[in-house]
Amino acid sequence: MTDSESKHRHVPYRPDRLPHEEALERGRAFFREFDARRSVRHFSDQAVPREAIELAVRTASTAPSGAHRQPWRFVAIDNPALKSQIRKAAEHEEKISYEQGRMPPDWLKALAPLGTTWEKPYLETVPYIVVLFEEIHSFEDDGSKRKNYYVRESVGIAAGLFVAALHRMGLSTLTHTPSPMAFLTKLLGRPKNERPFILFPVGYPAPDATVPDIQRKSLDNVIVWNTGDHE
Ligand code: IYR
Repeated sequence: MTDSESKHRHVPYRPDRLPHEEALERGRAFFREFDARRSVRHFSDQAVPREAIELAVRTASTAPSGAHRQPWRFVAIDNPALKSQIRKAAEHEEKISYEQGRMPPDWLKALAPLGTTWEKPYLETVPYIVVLFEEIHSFEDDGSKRKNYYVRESVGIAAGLFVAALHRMGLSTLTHTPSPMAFLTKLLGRPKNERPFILFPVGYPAPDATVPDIQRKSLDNVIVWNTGDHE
């Protein structure tokens, strides 16, 4: 057996066992806090400590992942020239998508109520851009490919935890997917085994920021119990 095939040692795991009422109180408070989160498109240029980004990435990196491969890489950017280049390239792609027929009419129609456009000035305003890459595969010591598993599921969960950690610190973001995103691989000099997944502008909302007045689906519309045939 090679090192990577040997079994992990097991250690005790004893998370807090709370009385039900306390557990529910915590759950309600957590829900209220996260129900107040919104995606933001108008950012302030107010500074944010680097450690906030590091904490959000550390939190994201606690996500469960297929075979514990942790197939994610967060590229954090605070260099103004790099932010400008990203804005320029993202707007170039988005202009083609919005105005030159790359997004089909049904997609444009679905987005119309949100009022999004190809223009992304916030990419230069924000103190940070964090680009999350999925690691399609990694490498064995001898340079051969090492497979990753359930990459999209794993990276999706990490992205959710990243968004949550930012919100917990009073920071805002937008799950931005300028399409196609290949320009990020080139601009950021990333290796071929990494593929851009989501771009997150991170900062505080502008003082006059607004968000669309939308409602979330009610619980009844997102949960069903015991469906299917059973006794
Ligand atoms: N990538 C584009 C379009 C876009 C797509 C969806 I789905 C959105 O929810 C919002 C925008 C953009 O970022 O504008």
